[in-house]
Amino acid sequence: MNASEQLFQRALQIIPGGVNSPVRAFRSVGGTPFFTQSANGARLTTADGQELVDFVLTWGPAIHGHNDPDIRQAIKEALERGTSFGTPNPLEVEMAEMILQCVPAIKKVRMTNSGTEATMSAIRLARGYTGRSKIIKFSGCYHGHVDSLLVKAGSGALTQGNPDSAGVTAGTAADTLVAEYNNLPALAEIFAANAGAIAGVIVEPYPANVGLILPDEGFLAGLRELCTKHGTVLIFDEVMTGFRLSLAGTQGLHAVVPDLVCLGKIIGGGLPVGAFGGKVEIMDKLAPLGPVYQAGTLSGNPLAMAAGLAAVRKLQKQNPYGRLNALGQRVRDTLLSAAKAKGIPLQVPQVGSMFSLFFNEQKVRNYDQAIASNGDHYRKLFRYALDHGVYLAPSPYETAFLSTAHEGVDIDRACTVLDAAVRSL
Ligand code: KE4
Repeated sequence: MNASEQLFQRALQIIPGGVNSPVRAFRSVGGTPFFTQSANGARLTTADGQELVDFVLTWGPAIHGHNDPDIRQAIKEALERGTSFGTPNPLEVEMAEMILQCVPAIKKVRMTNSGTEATMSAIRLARGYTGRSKIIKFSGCYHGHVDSLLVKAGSGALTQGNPDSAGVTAGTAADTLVAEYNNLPALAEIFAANAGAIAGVIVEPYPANVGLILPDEGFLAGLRELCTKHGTVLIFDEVMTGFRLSLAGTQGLHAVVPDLVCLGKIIGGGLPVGAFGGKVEIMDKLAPLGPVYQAGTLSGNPLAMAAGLAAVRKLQKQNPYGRLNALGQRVRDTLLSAAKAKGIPLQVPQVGSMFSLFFNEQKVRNYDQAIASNGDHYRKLFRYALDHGVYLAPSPYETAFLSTAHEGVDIDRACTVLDAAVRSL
């Protein structure tokens, strides 16, 4: 056995499935996961010394590539002052000011330690603010492992074949209504059937946990209109797309203003983080001001704040979004031309530095179409790419990410491999 296999055998004895997060287990793509020893730029180095061009980027945070020197320096400087205080600290004020500067919908914000905490808190806040119970989510969207949102969820839940997790009680699930993404008429019917009872709608504006699905023209605006009409809190879960698609996240691409926004990943620069924010009259319902309780020992942790501030300040300075979109288009065009040459039906939805692959004749607009795509082709492509030094997400129900560190030799190398991978199918 090689080093990763030995590590995995040890892990399997003491960590459920050998992993601390299910999607890492390679269960849907076969084989056993490699263990990462180190990461730099666009590359991971495995415990066996193999270098891989990384399109997972720790599931989104590493938009500057791994081990970015500016982020590393910021953490080092913060570390000299201690790791955690349990009191307010200057960096969390700077982080809040920066988030408000970048994200138009956010007028007050609270930090958490994960995206899950952010979405969990946002739906509790929507319920506390409206006094209503029901929440609408969309099939295939994943908002972290929140009980009430593990209903028809994507990402690892879907990958493991249990989009409706065990352990979520019928009572909890009863207050979660599931709608179809990109289907406004069906959503309007759910609102009509539950008049006055919908506290909030939570949506990934660009669903990226079922592969990547792009919003139809007018869908997000229609969503906004329905929520406004029914007095329902519109929550954009931008844990993944926040600071990824633009400094304003989805709001940099669409003139749609949600009531609450959830953030994570990039704003932690690779350290544990989440945040939620939005309208003042909603956020002021939070303890200690209002009746909605929410808390966290390490919320606003100075190391995570330092790393996140460095990551976002670098985005503000570089404004790399045009470059990242060009990288995304190059990968998309490489994959589509190889599939055309091979005569294989392939969709490659792409927005900025995010893309995914659906082996499907038609454009994928919702969950049912996503899961009807050819998973075997994806698994074969994943394996070919990995064997040739390129790491894609170990599930067809995820999204690939690019970083500025991919520019140059790594994107050239990766496109050559991805082209050959499609042609090998
Ligand atoms: P975390 O609790 O994992 O920090 O964030 C949960 C979350 C919330 N909202 C969205 C849109 C997300 O994509 C996520 C987490 N993303 C997954 C990847 N699809 C994390 C990877 C994992 O679960 O190991």
